[in-house]
Amino acid sequence: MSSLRGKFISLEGGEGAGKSTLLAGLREYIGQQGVELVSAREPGGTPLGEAVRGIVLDPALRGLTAETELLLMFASRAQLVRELIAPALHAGRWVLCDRFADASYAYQGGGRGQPMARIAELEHWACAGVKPDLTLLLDLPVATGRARAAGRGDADRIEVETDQFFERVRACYRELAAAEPDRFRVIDASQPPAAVLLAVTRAVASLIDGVRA
Ligand code: Z5A
Repeated sequence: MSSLRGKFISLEGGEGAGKSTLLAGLREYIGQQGVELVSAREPGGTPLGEAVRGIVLDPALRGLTAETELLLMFASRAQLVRELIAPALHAGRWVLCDRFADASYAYQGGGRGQPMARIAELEHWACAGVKPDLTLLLDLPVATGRARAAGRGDADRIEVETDQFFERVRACYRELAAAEPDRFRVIDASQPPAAVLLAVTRAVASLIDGVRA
């Protein structure tokens, strides 16, 4: 999709990393820079995607296989790319997405052991060349994130996974970041919320400066 004019920012991290906490402040910062922004989340972001989200997070669906989970994540993503992300980028708007394809590599690849090559094939097909320009990875120890998330009530179908699962997810995210240092910014998410927001806005400011230069 070579005619894309807007920029695409994704936000990634393990459980309790602080993505939701950060989003309002980040959106406000980007808006203050005069950038027209569209926000979305994954799985979800469209009526179909939100229905898929209900399925993949439903703790009652214990029999859902790793293959089905992977396909559902990409079904939601294929819809989101075509219905919202690509049209926004073509129109020159920026897109901020709470998780994108890297989450499938980390959770379904790293966490569930699905083949990375299979995930890459699905990404190629479902995302049609749409890839984040900047990925903000909120990184923190698994125990810290899980302790934060524990205070929120009932766990969803993925949150009930083991510490080992979430260690694999974290390791995979860090490998992805190391493999693409120009796209990823790894943020120390164990800092207080204001410090996390500052680090994130600095990374976004560099992207904005790059566009204006
Ligand atoms: N998933 C997948 O498997 N494959 C895929 O391809 C995709 C997703 C796209 C839903 O994602 C699940 O889908 C997710 C991955 C999977 N499963 N898990 N686990 P989600 O992004 O909607 O849900 P989440 O990852 O569970 O997000 P979260 O746990 O809600 O984390 P968060 O939004 O990053 O955290 P938060 O709600 O902002 O903060 C959690 C608590 O910590 C809260 O009480 C805050 O007040 C506190 N907090 C936040 N920041 C701080 C700081 N800096 N210091 C101290 N305390 C803080």
